[in-house]
Amino acid sequence: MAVVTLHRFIIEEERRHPEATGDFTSILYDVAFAATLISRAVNKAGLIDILGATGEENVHGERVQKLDEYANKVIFDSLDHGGHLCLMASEESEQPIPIPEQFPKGDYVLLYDPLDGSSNIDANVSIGTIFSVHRRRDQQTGDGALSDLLQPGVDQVAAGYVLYGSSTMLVYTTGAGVHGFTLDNSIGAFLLSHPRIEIPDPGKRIYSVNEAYSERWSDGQKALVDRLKKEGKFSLRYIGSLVADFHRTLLYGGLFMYPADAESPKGKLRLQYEVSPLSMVCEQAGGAATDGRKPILDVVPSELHERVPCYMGNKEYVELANECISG
Ligand code: P6P
Repeated sequence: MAVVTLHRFIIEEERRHPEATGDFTSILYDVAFAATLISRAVNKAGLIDILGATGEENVHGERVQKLDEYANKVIFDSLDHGGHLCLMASEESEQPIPIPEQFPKGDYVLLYDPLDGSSNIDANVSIGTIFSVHRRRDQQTGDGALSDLLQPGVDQVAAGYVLYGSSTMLVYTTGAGVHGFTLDNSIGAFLLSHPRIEIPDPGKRIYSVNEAYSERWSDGQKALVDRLKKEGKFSLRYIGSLVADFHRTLLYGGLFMYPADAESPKGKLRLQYEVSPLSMVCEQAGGAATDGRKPILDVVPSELHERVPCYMGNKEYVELANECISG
């Protein structure tokens, strides 16, 4: 198979969609560039004094790891000047992030979690970047508005993630299937390694949830996990790093859950820059993603950092979850 770089693949995808503008290609390419810089930092984290918390807290009161800060800045710096975005939003910033005045504004907005799972950094567990791209709602020019960031997942024009693990992989979709690229560090390029990823069907009988919280679960959630264990003979795999748990579910099949519970009525994971982009990837790979009742992609956000319960994986398993959760 010819060596297909991410750049070549994106250009060829663009040619297949005459309506596509170069804008979009550049955004994906700039995200990939940021990912190569973050990958280098993550892989050297043990060598450079970049480990350990800065001691500060992010908008959610979580300890900010230095790598988090670095990743957040690298993504902003890689995308603030291209002229394709009119606004950004990051898990690390309470408010939307405007494009600096000196740079032209474009027709898209980017939402991202720069380094999810960062609490696992010191243990060398795989962590990830998650990103979501929307077209701005109105045909205005100039700065974007909060409303451009509060669009339902069904309106995403692209979504994906980068997994910094034994190798660095970028997985994305623009609505025409899911494609995976592996970073060749010797040339600093992402090469097509997983064309058209489809979730295996039937999927492996793996459920992925933090079962330590089971006492806080609803009766429906408890019934679901009981059925998976007793009737389904499922195994449990849970890394506690969203991108790693999701990526395994995408490649092997199974059911990833972060449910609501008595202490977290909407679960923990964030809709706009974690669950919504992963749900687009999951659906594009032939899987399903719901909040236990309806498709995640149909959830209309009201706040930038809102949380949502989620069930992502094989359609069959997600449908069972819906049956148990919605009663
Ligand atoms: P819990 C990591 O902190 C994270 O944000 C996700 O990467 C992961 O899926 C989740 O939290 C784990 O949360 O409550 O199981 O420790």
